[in-house]
Amino acid sequence: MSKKLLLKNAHIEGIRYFETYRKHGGYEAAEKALKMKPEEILEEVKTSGLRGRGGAGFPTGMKWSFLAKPEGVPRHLVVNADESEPGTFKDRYLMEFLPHLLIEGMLISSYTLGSNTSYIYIRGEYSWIPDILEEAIEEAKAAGFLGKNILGTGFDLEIYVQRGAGAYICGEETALLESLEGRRGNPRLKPPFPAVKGLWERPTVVNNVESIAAVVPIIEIGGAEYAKIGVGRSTGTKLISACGNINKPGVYEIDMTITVEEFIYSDEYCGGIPNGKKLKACIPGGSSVPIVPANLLLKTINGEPRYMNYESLADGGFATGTMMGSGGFIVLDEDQCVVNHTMTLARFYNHESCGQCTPCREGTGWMYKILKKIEKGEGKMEDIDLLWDIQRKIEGNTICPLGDAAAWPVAAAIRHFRDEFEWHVNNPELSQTQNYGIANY
Ligand code: L3W
Ligand code: SF4
Repeated sequence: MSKKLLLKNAHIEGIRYFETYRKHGGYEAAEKALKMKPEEILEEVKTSGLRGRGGAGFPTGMKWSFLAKPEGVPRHLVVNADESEPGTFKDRYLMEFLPHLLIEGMLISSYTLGSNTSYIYIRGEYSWIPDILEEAIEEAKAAGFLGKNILGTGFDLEIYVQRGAGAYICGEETALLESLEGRRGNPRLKPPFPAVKGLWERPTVVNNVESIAAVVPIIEIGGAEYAKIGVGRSTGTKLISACGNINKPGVYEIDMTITVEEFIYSDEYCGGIPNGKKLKACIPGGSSVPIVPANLLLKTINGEPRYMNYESLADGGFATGTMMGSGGFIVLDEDQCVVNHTMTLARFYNHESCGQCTPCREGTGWMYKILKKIEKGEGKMEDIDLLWDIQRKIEGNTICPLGDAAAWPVAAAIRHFRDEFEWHVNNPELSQTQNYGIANY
């Protein structure tokens, strides 16, 4: 059974409210941290090996140490709660059921970084959650954990919740900052990174909700103990939101030592595939990461079991592996059609492209149109090659990672499931009424 750090108290009734959260040890990590020097907390976070939980897996301690500290310039912590990656809903769970865990993590992180004004930028569609967060902020303030001179330390902190307007691109950190400043969410060129020039050109750390919540157990148990959980550079626990063709969709906390097979089939997690269907493929890290067929998902090319962690999921590179990404785990059974699925994703990325870069703006539109044509049985064999060519021209040629995120699912689908694309081309009549999965299994 995986160790629980973030969700250990999630089942307790009323844990959303300050009184219950406090009764179960809440804000004790903050009390401990506020007695430490910021540099000591930074060392604990570095020692923990915590990697950003939003998708990129960048080491949190290293990001914090990049924060510029020019004299007299305010610094900010911004929590990225714009969770819009298809298949990803773990931050929603944390904010809805454990808002004080995030607030406590923000208090410790803001103190460490020297931010007196911190923000939570939340996805517009999570319309009911800002009220929950704002209520928690008020409660924390009334108890002396936010506001002026927190616990008599002289440290001041205000937290503001800002609602997004429903654009996926605002989850990209620089687009988020643009939006927070009141402009259209167009990504900025990096460098400069936000750590040097972020919100209102001030040094800013942008971290995912889960990353900031994880700072609480790191302080509770210490960075070294945290680093003992998990394996290799995949330390601590990770929240996985599991969905698709599984018996038990939901949010699970895993310790990154379990195998993909165990995660899909064990009753502790996904509970297997409904109606005894076979596993066809999985997208383990949210829609942006490559789809992997069952044979490569359960084992690596070397025949080793594939584990639910950053290294093992990527084993073999993009040709055979995938990525941990945001932990949005989407399972496809044998009845699913990969072409149809890829088309749905292409439509999403085309809709969400901000339109600044030509390869992304035009390429995502072309990919969607060609996939739609093939899926409807109106495609030709050369369309598959054209599709491959277009995705190659997007990858690496855009301002932000949305371009890559649009290209990778298409590349992986063609690489691993070319037969399905060809079936649609060769069976125009059948593909009008059926999908590849139903027709072939
Ligand atoms: C200072 C340097 N800071 C890097 C910082 C950088 C950022 C972090 C990671 O995209 C991925 C994307 C999606 N000095 C620095 C530095 N940093 N070098 O480190 O940066 P980066 O560019 O590797 O990634 P990113 O722009 O944060 C995130 C993938 O995640 N993804 C997306 C999930 C979407 C959600 C959602 O909807 N909420 O999670 C899933 O796989 O494709 O590749 O902070 O500033 N030298
Ligand atoms: Fe906008 Fe796409 Fe370019 Fe990102 S890659 S800046 S979403 S056009």
